[in-house]
Amino acid sequence: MTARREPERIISAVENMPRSWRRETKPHKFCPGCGHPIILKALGEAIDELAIRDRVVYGCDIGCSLLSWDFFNVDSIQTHHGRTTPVIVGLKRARPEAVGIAYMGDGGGYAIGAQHLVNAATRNDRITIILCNNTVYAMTGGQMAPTTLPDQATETTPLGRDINLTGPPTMGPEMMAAIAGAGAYIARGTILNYPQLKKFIRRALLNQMEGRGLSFVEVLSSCPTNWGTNARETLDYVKNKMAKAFPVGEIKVPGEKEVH
Ligand SMILES: Cc1ncc(C[n+]2csc(CCOP(=O)(O)OP(=O)(O)O)c2C)c(N)n1
Ligand code: SF4
Repeated sequence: MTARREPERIISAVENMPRSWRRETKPHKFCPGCGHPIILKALGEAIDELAIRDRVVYGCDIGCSLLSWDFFNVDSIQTHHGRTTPVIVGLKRARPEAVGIAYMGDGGGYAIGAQHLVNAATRNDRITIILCNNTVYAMTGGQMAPTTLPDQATETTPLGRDINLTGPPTMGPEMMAAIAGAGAYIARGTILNYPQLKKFIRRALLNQMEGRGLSFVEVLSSCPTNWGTNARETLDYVKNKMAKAFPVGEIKVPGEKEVH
């Protein structure tokens, strides 16, 4: 398993940077090769490009997503296992002018907090949900998640996931698209296509700002620490295993024919 970065070493590296860089840089707490920071960078850039920083309320879930709680210079809140969705829904109802963003993992979103996603889709809540699919419960040591691929070895499926016992992986965006009504924007991106990922996130934010309906973006991501993979194997897993099981693209776009 890859060692986590030592915070002291990162802080000393930042302190040795030229002063002009330092103002722009903040040490993060994710492992090397993790996909979360790529997703969060795309989200941060989208917020800046849309000039909505003062309107955003950012919610992050339990799991490695919570490591982003102090990333952005926006109002933020941290909750547990999928509860980020109803918390942001409540915020949006109290302050309709806010742009509410709920960020979570696949364990939190599709397992323990699945009912909240289903209810948000049913109500077509005007919020933006971004869900990191890394096929495991990462923060707690790599247990099987709803998105674990068939035959994938995890801490709780050392011989590989047997879908005869567990059922197949959850197809989150397809499920959400089947439930949500007109006006919902639903897509699946990947950390391997950054421009497309940012485009999907921008569209998800704009859809909320235009008051059309729920916006939901799942992102295929990496967890080399729990997968036990090197850099090449990590990228290969996302590209050749995950993207084949979870098709990338826009699934439901307001005003357009549904893709699935
Ligand atoms: C109700 C509840 N059950 C279990 C836990 C323990 N727990 C903390 S993080 C986590 C895994 C989160 O996995 P995921 O949502 O996939 O996010 P990731 O860490 O993979 O980004 C679990 C089970 C908890 N905090 N709360
Ligand atoms: S455990 Fe996995 S998901 Fe969590 S920070 Fe490390 S690489 Fe990222």
